[in-house]
Amino acid sequence: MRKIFNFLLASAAALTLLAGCAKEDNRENVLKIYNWADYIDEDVLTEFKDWYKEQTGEDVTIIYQLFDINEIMLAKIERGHEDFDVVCPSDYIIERMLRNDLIIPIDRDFGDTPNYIDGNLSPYIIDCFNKIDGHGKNANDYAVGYMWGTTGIMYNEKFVTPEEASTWDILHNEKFKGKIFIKDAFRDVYGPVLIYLKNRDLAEGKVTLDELMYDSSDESIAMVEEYLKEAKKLIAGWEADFGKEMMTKEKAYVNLTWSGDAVWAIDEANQVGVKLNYVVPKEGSNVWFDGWVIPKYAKNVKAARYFINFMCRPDIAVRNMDATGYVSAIGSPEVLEAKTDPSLDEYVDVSYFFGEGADSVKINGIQYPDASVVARCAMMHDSGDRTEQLLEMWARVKGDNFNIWIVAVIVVAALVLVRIAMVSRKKKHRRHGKR
Ligand code: N2P
Repeated sequence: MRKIFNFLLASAAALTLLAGCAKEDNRENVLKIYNWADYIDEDVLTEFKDWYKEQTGEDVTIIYQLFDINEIMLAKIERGHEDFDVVCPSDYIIERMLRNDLIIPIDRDFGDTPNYIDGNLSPYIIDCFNKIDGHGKNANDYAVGYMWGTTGIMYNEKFVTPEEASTWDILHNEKFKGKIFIKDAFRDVYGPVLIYLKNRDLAEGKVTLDELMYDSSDESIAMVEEYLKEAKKLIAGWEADFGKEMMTKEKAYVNLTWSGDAVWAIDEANQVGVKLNYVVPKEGSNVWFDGWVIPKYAKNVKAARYFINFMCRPDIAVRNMDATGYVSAIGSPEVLEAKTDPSLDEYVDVSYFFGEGADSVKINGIQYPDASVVARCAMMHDSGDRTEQLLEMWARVKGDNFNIWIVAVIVVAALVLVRIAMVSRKKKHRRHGKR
């Protein structure tokens, strides 16, 4: 259903784009947003237009486009110079965009309109954005946190025990052969696998989690590659966004995925009696952050700024969370109140996010991991020139999966098509000859 919706949304967006192209002079009334799929409450987009009109007296038309992979979005801006007004990269991509001068500072002067950004963003998010290494530029001036979460293992409780799921070694567990999906996000997979493989060094204090997040040495890449190639013998495939569906339909039992996807799938599965769960393995993992930025090729900076501001309004943040399963960067009391659920059994220490009084809150621990879980997670960083080596490793790992039979079928199909084309050409010639 979501796929169909996304398709319709993308088609509608494309149509709006065409309309926009027809009237070039209207570009200043168009807001081009480029966001992850399944990452917003769609009604919020319509409401933004009304709110923007109220605040500024100006009309705005939204073109909303979707991506599934950070690098695809980055390439459109870095190489394609596409004129998106606002996009939503992850932490390590924000780092790269800062280093490569691809984004502009976000001016927070909204005149009479309230500034929902400052004062509502959780101090935890601000601290983490301070750690984004922008070569002298502070990420908090150029990016505003949207959602965040962890990378972990979603599992089906009928087939997988919590112990089996609580180690990254599950990716090598023969018991789940053909029932594992891995997120098609090289950076989000590389980090946790490296943490797992370097677990002894971490325990012995030879390296810290943060240092590992910068490690893209040949030796580490080779270790991860070997581990993933072994894992590949067991996996059913790589997924950019269909892992949730595979899990709810019990076509897969294990999914290396993001916490928000897991929350959405757990909820969906529950309604059909399928029990899914999610854990951040004991060895540690990534904690990731996505934020709104304004690329330097943007054509409607004003609407982009207002849109980012609107996304930070606590009621809008809660609605986006409820629609997607992901967790907003907004840490205001309204959000804490909306997300506290007395019917839950667990108490979670979320003081790092909501402040001192929140050290024992009945709240969803997958969305808001306990402080002890966050302590074994670290943020990803851009690998600079080494990104190519990482991408090549990822391609080698995934490429081997390209079945020889698939190649054979493609070649045969191509030959058949060529043959058909030749025969119909000959017939045409003959017909022309007879005339
Ligand atoms: C949701 C995408 C989540 C992005 N489909 C995680 N960085």
